[in-house]
Amino acid sequence: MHTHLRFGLSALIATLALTLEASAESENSKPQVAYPGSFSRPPSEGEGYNTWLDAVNPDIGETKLDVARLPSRVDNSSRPQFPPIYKQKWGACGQFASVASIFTYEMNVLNGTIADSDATRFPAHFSWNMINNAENKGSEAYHGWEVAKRIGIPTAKSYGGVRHEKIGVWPNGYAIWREAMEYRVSGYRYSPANTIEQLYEARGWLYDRNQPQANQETIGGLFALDGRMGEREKVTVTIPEDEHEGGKKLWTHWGPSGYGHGITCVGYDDEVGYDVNGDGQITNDIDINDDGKITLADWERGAYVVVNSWGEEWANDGRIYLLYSAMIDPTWERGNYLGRVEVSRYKPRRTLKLKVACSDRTDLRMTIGIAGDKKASAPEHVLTPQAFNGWPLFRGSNAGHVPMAGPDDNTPLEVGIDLTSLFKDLGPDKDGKGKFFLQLSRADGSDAVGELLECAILSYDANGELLGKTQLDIQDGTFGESPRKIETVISDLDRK
Ligand SMILES: [Ca+2]
Ligand SMILES: [Ca+2]
Repeated sequence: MHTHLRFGLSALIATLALTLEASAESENSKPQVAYPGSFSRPPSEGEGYNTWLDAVNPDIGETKLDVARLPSRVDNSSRPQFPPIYKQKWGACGQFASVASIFTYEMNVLNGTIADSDATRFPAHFSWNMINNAENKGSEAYHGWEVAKRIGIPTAKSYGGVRHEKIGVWPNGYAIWREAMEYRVSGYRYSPANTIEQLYEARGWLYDRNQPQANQETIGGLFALDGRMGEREKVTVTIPEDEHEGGKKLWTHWGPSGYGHGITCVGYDDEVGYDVNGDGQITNDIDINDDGKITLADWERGAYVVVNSWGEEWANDGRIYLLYSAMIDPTWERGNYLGRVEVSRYKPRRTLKLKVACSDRTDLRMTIGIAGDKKASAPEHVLTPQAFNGWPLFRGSNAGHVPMAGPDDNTPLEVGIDLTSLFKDLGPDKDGKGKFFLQLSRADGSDAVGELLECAILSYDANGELLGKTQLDIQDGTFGESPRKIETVISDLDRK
């Protein structure tokens, strides 16, 4: 009896385990959010950091739709909201994909504009110079999207172009930083496309964001991709002339070696194919990778349309096909995810305009505080802006140990910082007066020195019109061994 019961229990447990395994597998096949590694969100924010939290649109897999609505081909790079094919400068591919291409496209879709001039295009180098250590260093797509969340991105028009002439330069001028505040990212997500269900969701995002509108075209989204590019001649083929899209270039897999390269997925074509195993036919129902199963990994037909930042001369007008099946590559974890973004517009109501010099911008420490009582000796609420505290969010990927303006440039920099959330934190006040605190210092152990030359608090109405400006009096703005504290009574707190 005892033995029998034990056998019965272990059989039951084995059955349960199998059921759980099967349900885990089908669970894994569904469209889903993934944080595959430190390249998909800042590790400093912890495992619980939800990068879609502030987004307003449905999350991955929340809308269930009929795949029959999907056309066989989508190419969003042919839309006027998509910027030109860029030729990247330096190792800024991640930002050419995530900001100069994807953010630009999404912002134009949101604004109902087209990306036909620098006024509606966004630079690759503004966000890149926040995280590249002021060196020619690579970046991740999320770096640009986080910069857009925390600071915003100025237009290429006010920035001075999509590219900058020098590595590590920060823009000088309050108007540029103030404009950047208006163009933001509200959320971003990574997801795998390893199964047919996940592929359908991805195609749906590219076609109509999985949010079809009745009697109205929904303009689809884009994806950031990270591809392995070493020995890519081994995986680059030309589609035979008698096939659909004959003569065009196609990647059958990611390159067999090398490092990641940020590229933009702009669409798909279900008819594009290539005879990968050389059996004389293009199939999706033959086990070509010999794993005993027929899965998306065996598909020879169906490909993403990818835009590279190597100029219009590269491949087919800067574009190439990438087989759907190439996304299933256990040897290249980084490249097997699709990154999407949601953008938003924002009008700051309070800002700080500063003119500041510092010998080491990464060692600069800036705390901005406010109290509702004009006699307060300490702030009730404080703000430590990322860019002026060494980008703690990105840890080692900061703006470099160089002066404020950039390498070998001691010019004081005029910048803007959004204070809206700080003022919102204050409750109602009876006399409308409060106290403002600004402290400038340096990181522990640093020998950085600097000087605050100008400081003003600006307020705006909901449309962005300037309502008022309080210029702070600075007798001595130097800081270094000793911190510099600026305190002043402000008198228009009730102006919300
Ligand atoms: Ca074949
Ligand atoms: Ca197979």
